[in-house]
Parts: sequence; C-alpha cells; structure tokens
Amino acid sequence: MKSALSLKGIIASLALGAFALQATAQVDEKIDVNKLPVEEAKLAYAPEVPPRIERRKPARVKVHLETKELKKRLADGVEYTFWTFGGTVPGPMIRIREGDYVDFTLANHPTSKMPHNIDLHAVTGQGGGAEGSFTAPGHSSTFSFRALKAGLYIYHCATAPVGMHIANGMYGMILVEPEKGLPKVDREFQVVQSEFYTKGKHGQKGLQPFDMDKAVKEQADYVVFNGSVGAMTGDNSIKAKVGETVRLFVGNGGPNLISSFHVIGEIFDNVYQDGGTKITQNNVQTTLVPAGGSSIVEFKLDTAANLILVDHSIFRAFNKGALGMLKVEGPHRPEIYTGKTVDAIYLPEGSAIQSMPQEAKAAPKAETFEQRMKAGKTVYTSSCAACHQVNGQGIPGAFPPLAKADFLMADRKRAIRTVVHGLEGKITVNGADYDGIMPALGLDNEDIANVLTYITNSWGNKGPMITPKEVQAERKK
Ligand code: HEC
Ligand SMILES: [Cu+2]
Repeated sequence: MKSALSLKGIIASLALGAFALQATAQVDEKIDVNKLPVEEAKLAYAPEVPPRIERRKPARVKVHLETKELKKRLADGVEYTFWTFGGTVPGPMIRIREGDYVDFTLANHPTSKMPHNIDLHAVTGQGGGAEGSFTAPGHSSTFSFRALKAGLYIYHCATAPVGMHIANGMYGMILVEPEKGLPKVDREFQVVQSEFYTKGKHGQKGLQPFDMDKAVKEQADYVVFNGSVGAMTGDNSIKAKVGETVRLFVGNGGPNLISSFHVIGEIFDNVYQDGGTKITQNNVQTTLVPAGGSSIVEFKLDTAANLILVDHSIFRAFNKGALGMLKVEGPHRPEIYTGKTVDAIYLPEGSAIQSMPQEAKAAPKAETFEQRMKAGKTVYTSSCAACHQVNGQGIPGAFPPLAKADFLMADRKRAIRTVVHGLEGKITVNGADYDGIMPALGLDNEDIANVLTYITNSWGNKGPMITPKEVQAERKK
C-alpha cells in the first residue's frame, strides 16, 4: 500500500514537472529565422493600439523606431523639450507574437543632442537591447531578439543618466501576444502614466526645463496619462458604447511613482496583474501599476456614463494631471444606475428637510421682477441658505448676513462678482469681521441674476432688478 502511494506521488510530480517544462519552453528557439515570413511591425500612437495578431505562426518582424528631441505642449501654456521615441510621449506601441524573431532598428535623428538606446522589457539578453542599440545622433543601430515570453512590457531609453532620459519622455509599450492570441474584445486602448519634473511649479507658463533635484526627491509637478495634461480628456477622451467590452493596456513609464490605476464608475471584470498572461483577479476596483511595469484590465460597459480614469493617489489626478475620460455612449439603464432622483436640502441647525423636485430647476426663464424674485428664491434655498440661512441672517462669526447687509447693498457689481467667482479674505459686514471662504458655485448668469435680485429685495433690502447681461459683464472681469 505504502509503496503504491509513493509511486503515485512520483508519477504526479513527474507529470507536474513535465507540465512546468512545457509551460516555460513553448517557443522553439531553433527555428531557422531565415525561413520565417518577414513582415513590418504595425505601430500605433496612444491611445490607439496596433491591430490584433491573427497569425498563428511566428514571423520575422521588422521594427523601425526613431528617437527625436522636440519641444511640445505639456499643459496649457506650458512647453517642455521632450526626448521621444517616434516623436510622441509615450512612444508608439509595438505588437508582436510570442515566438517572433524581431529585427529592431533604432535611428537617432541628426538634430538630437544626446545619444539614445532602448531597453525593451520583452527582450531576454544584455540590457534588454540597450547595449545593442546605443546610437549617436545621426546614426542607426540594429539588433535582433526572440520574443520568448508573452506579456505587456514597457520599453524605455537606458542611456546615462537613465533617469533623465526617462523623465524627459522616453518610454512606451510592447505587447507580445500569446501564441493563441488574446481573447477578442470590442475595443482596445493604451494608457501610459508618467511624471514630469519642471523648474517651475505645476501650471507655471512658458518653456519649463527639467529639474534634476525634484526628480531625485520624487516631487513630481505633473503626473499625466499619455504624455501631457488633457491628452485623454475633453475632445481627446476615448469612446465606447454600452454593451461593448473594453481592454485597457496600462503602462507606467515612471520614472518614480507607482500608479494606483482606477476608473471612476466602473469595475474591472478581469485584471492581468503586472501585464502577465493570466487573469489573476476578477472584480477589481484599483490595480497597482509599478514604475517600469504594466497591467491589462478588461470590463464590459453596462450603462451610459463618463468614466474617469485616475491615479487614485488622488492629488495626482485632480492637481497634477493624471486624469482621463472614457465616454460611454448609449442607453442609460436606470435598473443599474438611476442618476439623482431626490435633491433635498439638509439643514441640521434648522427645521425639516425640504425636498426639491427636479422640475424646479427647469422652470421657465424669468423676465419680470416678480418672476426673478420667485426663481431667485428657489436658487437661494438650494444654493445659499445652507450658509447664509433661510432668513438671510447668516451665522455670527462664520457666514455674514445678507439681510440689511451694508456690504451687499453698497456695491452691486461686487455682489455679482462674489457669486460668480466666490469670495475670500477679510470683509466687514454691519460692523462685524468675517474671514471665511465662499466658494464659486458654478451657477449660470440666469440663476445669479435671479438670486441677486432676490437677496437685494428681501428681508428689508431694496434694490433694482439684476439682469443676466450685467452678470455676464462682471463674469468677464
Ligand atoms: C459654503 C457656504 C456659503 C454658500 C453656499 C454661500 N456663501 Fe456667500 N458667503 C460665504 C462666506 C463665508 C462669505 C464671506 C467670505 C469672506 O469672508 O471673504 C460669504 C459672502 C457673501 C457675500 C458678501 C458678504 C455679504 O454679506 O454681503 C454675498 C453677497 C454672498 N456671500 C452671497 C451668496 C449667495 C447669493 C449665495 C448663493 C448663490 C451664497 N453666498 C452662497 C459662504 C457661503
Ligand atoms: Cu535617451
């Protein structure tokens, strides 16, 4: 009995061993590369991704990439001298198949001031290709490699000072598809996060030089998706439709920061952690993308929404630029998400909760004084009363009064600007000092005209009607 058991064990471990061997040695390295069909690699610039590889046999693939140093936009009003692969940050994405034999040519543009090279994390061999691709300005180098392992890999320049070449924008992704290909999805996009370190602080206008000191201290001024602030928002947003499946190839060029990649309003159905070939987890909210690493995430779109891509180290998203948008077009599905159904005022100091139905917001446009007073009261109740109180008395020491307020009634233009832009700094109202912050509430000219007409004609105040035209005039200032 005993020996039979151990024999079983031996057979099992032998079988396991054989399987492991098979799993790690799928690529036939001895294939004669001169007999492989030759093709040119198709490159794609972010957020696009090169087409799926349909071929089921290895090929000899030619890749041509040019390094170029050029001045481009980093943020609105901010320029930077980027060092690039292919003229863009990130460099173009390369897509090949496991087992392919790649002839890689790196050309360094004659106008470059620096030598450059490339370290592809998909390469098994000295420096990941860095040693074989070191190229002076006006030269080109070629080396070849076998894509032994499938996965999503980062490539980057590895010329000294390495950190500086990466910080200036020299990275991109290479996808080595597994032999049988990745499962089909409706849409694929690439997102590469990275940071920039500039002499001036975030948003400072003009051409900004690289700041080595900040880079060493890892104090990034910009954290961005696909190379610049806004590269994936507004008109640059990526798009898909309800019902479609989406795959994001997410890379992190660093040079320093780890990304907590998250999509606001969506859950990743599948994550190929670290850009490997296995789905390692389902139903993930946020996945880590290490510097010099990657991740592949997949999800199905269930309802219309504007999904927001962020690094959930959240100041990077809202203050440094790590924001993107995926606009999902198609039907809203209230059985999944309703949108706001109740807009209620919550007044802990005060009385009962007042419910404000949605129709109140879409009231017909006010023209007459009476109409503006009525509409203004609605705006006041929903947008101002929480601080200035329903009766306009304010709260001593915190929120100034509007009722019989000398400050309010002394200068109507200033009152308009206060509601348009918000107000900060010390003010004196009816002899009492206030030093708080009133936020800009994002109201339109119509609402502001109405609410100002209302507050300057309530609780003992008396003034002329304020029109949207006057508000517009102050908004420009
Ligand atoms: C989050 C609280 C808050 C909300 C909401 C708010 N305010 Fe204020 N408001 C303040 C604070 C605080 C100040 C004083 C700012 C300062 O000290 O510089 C102020 C100042 C003012 C002033 C100038 C001072 C005065 O008493 O005349 C006016 C006018 C005013 N608010 C109108 C409005 C109107 C109209 C709304 C709604 C559209 C509104 N506020 C919404 C907090 C608020
Ligand atoms: Cu370089």
